[in-house]
Amino acid sequence: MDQLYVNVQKPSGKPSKRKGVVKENIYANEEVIHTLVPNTTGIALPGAGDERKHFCRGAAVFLGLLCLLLLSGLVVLVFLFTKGNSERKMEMALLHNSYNNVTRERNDLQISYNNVTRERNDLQISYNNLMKELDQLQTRYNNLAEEQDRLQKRFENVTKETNDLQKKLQDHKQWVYFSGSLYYISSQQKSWQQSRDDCLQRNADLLIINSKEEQDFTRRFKRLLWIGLTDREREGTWKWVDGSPLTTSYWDSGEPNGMSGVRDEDCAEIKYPEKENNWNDECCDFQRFWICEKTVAL
Ligand code: MMA
Ligand code: CA
Repeated sequence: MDQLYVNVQKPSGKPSKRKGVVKENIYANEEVIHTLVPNTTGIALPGAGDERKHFCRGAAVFLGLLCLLLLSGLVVLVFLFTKGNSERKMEMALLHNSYNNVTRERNDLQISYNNVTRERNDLQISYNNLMKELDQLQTRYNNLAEEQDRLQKRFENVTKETNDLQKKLQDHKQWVYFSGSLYYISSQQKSWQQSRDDCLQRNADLLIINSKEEQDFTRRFKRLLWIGLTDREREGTWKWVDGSPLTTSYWDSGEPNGMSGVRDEDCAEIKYPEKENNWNDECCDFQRFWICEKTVAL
């Protein structure tokens, strides 16, 4: 047995560095082992040397394979460790990136949130201002509506006043001045009493004829006109509307006839404008134009 290792080279160098060398030399020795010529000298018995040789070779092969296996395992472990390490590093880097991205996004979102909050506040202020303005406009609208109502009423009043004035002006145009008095000639026809009432409303009364000039003046209107003369209080006693008795008269011939037996004729009218004497007594309910007189205070 000892003889098998006679030619085996002794590993050189320090024992600490020897390991690798031993490993390498294991294979180197294998060849040596194979090429060794058995030393037939000595006390070794034929047959028993062969067995030992086989055993040793098997052990060497086994050891070699074991070493190979261990080495492979080591390599695999180193590989796996390195791989795991780099994967972990990569994952860490990715996580770091993700973290940075998330942080950045978070900051962006914070800025956006702040901007939106600011905008929201601005909008709230705008909204409040608009509501205030709306209130003011509502108040103004109400005031204007009230004013419009007032103006509408005033407009209606002014329109009515204008119409009244128009009517007054129209009426005024119907007054004619003659010799110290104003005379109004109607444009409608009414009963004697209604005619008198109209004159009284105009601060006047039916015409009282005191002179020949006044009598002639009535003829120019060329109409049948009620005058302020009546005998309705006492038949046959003619009196002017101011209560004065009739002294000078201008009866047409045959008048006043009173149409006795046919109807009552208690009111005097100008019947024939073309004649100087043109009065007639007539039924007071008949519809006639009329003439009012108003004395002018000088
Ligand atoms: C009418 C009427 C009378 C008047 C006569 C004159 C027919 O009646 O006006 O009052 O006296 O005419 O003819
Ligand atoms: Ca008559």
